[in-house]
Amino acid sequence: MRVELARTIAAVALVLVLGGAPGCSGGMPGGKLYPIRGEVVSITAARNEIVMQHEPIAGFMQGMTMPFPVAKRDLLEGIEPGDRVEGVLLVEGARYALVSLAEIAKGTPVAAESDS
Ligand SMILES: [Cu+2]
Repeated sequence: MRVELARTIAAVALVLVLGGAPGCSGGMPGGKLYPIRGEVVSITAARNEIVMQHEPIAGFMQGMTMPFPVAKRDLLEGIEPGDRVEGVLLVEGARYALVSLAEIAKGTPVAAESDS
């Protein structure tokens, strides 16, 4: 009886942990979603990371340039430095990740024309 109950609790706990991982669709218990918009500075696909000069995020942080992990690599497809993008940032405690990202305007790559 005891063992059976412990197993059930362990299974439920596992589901909760997996359900809390970024990358799942929809709202997460305990997580907060913020709309985000900005310009792509650079992309490190190998680390699923994008550096963005983002506009102020109401109720979360001021505008700045900083790296963001993305929940899924697919989100970076077709996105290039210089593009204007908007998406959704999931924040859970000290962790955060972009769970949605879309290009809203093509940009000119910053590195291509440095001194003109
Ligand atoms: Cu920031």
